[in-house]
Amino acid sequence: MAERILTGIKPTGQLTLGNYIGVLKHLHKEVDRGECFYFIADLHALTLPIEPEVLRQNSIDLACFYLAAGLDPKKVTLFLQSSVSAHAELNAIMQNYLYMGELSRMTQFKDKSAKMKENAIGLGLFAYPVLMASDIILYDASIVPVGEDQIQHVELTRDLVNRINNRYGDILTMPKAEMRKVGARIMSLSDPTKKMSKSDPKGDIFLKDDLAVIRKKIMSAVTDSGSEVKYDVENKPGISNLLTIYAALKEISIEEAEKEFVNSRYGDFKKAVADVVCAEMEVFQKKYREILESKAYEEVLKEGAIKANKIANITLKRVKKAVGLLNID
Ligand code: AQP
Repeated sequence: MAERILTGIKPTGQLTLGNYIGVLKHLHKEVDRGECFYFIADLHALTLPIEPEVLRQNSIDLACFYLAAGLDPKKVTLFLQSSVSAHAELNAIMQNYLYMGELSRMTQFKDKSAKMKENAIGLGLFAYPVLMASDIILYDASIVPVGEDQIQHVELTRDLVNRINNRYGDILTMPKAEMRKVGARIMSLSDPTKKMSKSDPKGDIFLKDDLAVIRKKIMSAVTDSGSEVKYDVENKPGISNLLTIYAALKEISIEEAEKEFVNSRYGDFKKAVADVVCAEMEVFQKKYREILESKAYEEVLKEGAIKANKIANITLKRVKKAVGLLNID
């Protein structure tokens, strides 16, 4: 069987440059390595409070973003998580094989729940990694491209796969997380010690921001004392973050980026970063608007759902049989 590559993005808010550099920008290249399954993780989006209309609009936007990032719908399967009911069904089975202790140690749960009142933390937020594991397992995915923050969840999925395979025979494919060498963790422009994140939008660049706004945000990004443009995360987190953004978009190494700015002042360097980001976003936003207006995403998502359901139901049946559930059809 060809390698399967799977990843999802939550339509929880406006997508950021972090989501773009960490994952979205590179997905179109994966078709050379295997069969690609990319989805809109709308069930996951319900794990934090969200207005129905916002969720609907974000989901449409995300479909357009995937396509604007260069995905060829004939070569990849793009679908909504909620349109493949096997995700929820496998989740119901898998929740019995991941344990409260390990789920409560997940960094994402700890970070997100720490900002909430205890009686407002939904079970879905706690059990998020169970659904994510089910997403991955359903497609026999061996490669999972993600940003750094999702590595822990993929590791937990690997533990789960081991657990199930030891108990029921080798019925599941072992997945592996893959991160970008440059750009797996883009930081906030206002606090470069924190991840750029949709749910904590201070210091974010949004993919729908006007180019003038993007430029302004980069020019006023927090930098560090000193004047040398040098990659040093400990002492120069702001400059290091901007170097990462520059290198990731130009698809060069950090060292190459550093060399370009050995004699530059912070202001000139920031202008160069803004130029690169704006040039990339100009093309991306134009494609996004065209896809949104043409509603081309509708047909893509319909066909994606048909293909995804077919594959997912094969795995679901295999798991049901293994754990002792009757498949009557
Ligand atoms: N700052 C980042 N740098 C690099 N990669 C990132 N990703 C997220 N933030 C960065 C990666 O983008 C993919 C989609 O993320 P997600 O929407 O599923 O949720 P997340 O990981 O929790 O990202 P956010 O932006 O912080 O969302 P919220 O705030 O809604 O939880 C993932 O592969 C992620 O690693």
